[in-house]
Amino acid sequence: MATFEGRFTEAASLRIGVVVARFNDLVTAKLLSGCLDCLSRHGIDTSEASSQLDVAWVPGSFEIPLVAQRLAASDQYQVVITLGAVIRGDTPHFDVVVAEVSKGVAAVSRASGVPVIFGVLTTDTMQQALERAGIKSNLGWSYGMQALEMGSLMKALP
Ligand code: INI
Repeated sequence: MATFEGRFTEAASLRIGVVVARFNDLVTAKLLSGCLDCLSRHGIDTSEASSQLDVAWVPGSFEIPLVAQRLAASDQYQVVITLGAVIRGDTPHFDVVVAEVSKGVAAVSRASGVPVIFGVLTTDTMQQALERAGIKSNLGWSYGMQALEMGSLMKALP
């Protein structure tokens, strides 16, 4: 019997692409900083000069799948992380954006074989989003951990 698990100690061999939405950037910039903090503390070079990490900004979460697809298909990254915040507020737009980004990210991951981490918050209010982006905890950190785990796991699998 073989058991496969990702480790959190293989940062040196990973290149990571991050796609982050500007819409609700009060939230997404916080997710990005939590995510980069996690990656940096696990050994990824997150400096401006880094050859291990690239960040692509998109207008909103709806645009995330297209750019994630481009990064995943480039053969440059072992993992892609997506970061966004879709807040229900009063707009029916919410359901459209959430459906497209969630299905889109899953499709990109399966089609490319590159793990694409779904770091898009979907909340009813800005307060709830902020709570998940640093006021209480920062889920950006968790998305960083999930990226490290999946990058490592995919290397270990046959
Ligand atoms: N984009 C988001 O990332 N979050 C939202 O809450 C949001 N809302 O509610 O409208 C949102 N809309 C913009 C969308 O992602 C596209 O950028 C836009 O429709 C242009 O294609």
